[in-house]
Amino acid sequence: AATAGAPRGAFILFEGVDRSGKSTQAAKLVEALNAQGTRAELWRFPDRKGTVTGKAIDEYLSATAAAVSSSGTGGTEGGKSGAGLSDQAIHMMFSANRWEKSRALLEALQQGVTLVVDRYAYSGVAYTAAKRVPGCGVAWCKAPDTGLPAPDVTLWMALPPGAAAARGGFGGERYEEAGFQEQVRGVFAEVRDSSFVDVDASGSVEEVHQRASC
Ligand code: ADP
Ligand code: 2DT
Ligand code: MG
Repeated sequence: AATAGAPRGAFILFEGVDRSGKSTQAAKLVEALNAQGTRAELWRFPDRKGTVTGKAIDEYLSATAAAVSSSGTGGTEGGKSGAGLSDQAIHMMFSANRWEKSRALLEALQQGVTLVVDRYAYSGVAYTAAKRVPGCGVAWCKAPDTGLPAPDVTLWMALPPGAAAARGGFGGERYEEAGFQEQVRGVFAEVRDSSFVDVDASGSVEEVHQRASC
């Protein structure tokens, strides 16, 4: 139940390209907040487990190139129904995944819980717009997210491309390719807004944590 008069929790978002340290730093920030007596929870998008859309999104992201081509354009046979989704359909799935969690997200904030969130709608726009699909520019990409709860602050994990590459190889999920990551970085730069605060994401995990928590 909501605590009457409790201060609203903060909505703190981490955004950045792959391997910029979002997941590492989001977890450390939650730990630090709880240790200092601030109720905080780690949330992530896509939410692959607690949602109806999560399974299709997980299938889409983990599908191999072979599975994608054999799934054709509209077929749902073979079990891997998410793998062959069109760029438009998967974009809506990612947005719907946020909408599935939006009421619970607002309730948590109202109850005074601070939410540290690993990716959100900026990732949604950046990854789809980076595909340069005709008709799916930034405005089209933003439309389904209109009205979602907005972050109080977006910590942009600023890391030069070379530094991200030095953190080991890609895991093999869809989008994990150097050229595409540069396109994604370009769209993030285009869509950043007044919620963005740059965090220098280079240096040790501890150094970045100090910068991200002040
Ligand atoms: P993201 O969630 O942005 O993709 P991760 O937090 O998963 O990034 O980090 C990507 C990889 O880099 C992981 O192997 C992680 O252990 C490592 N890593 C994270 N932060 C640092 C850092 N400051 N210096 C070196 N390696 C790091
Ligand atoms: P990670 O689990 O490593 O963060 O990768 N993505 C994410 C989108 O394409 N659209 C979205 O709306 C969101 C939130 C980015 C998740 C992958 O999913 C991509 C990388
Ligand atoms: Mg991550």
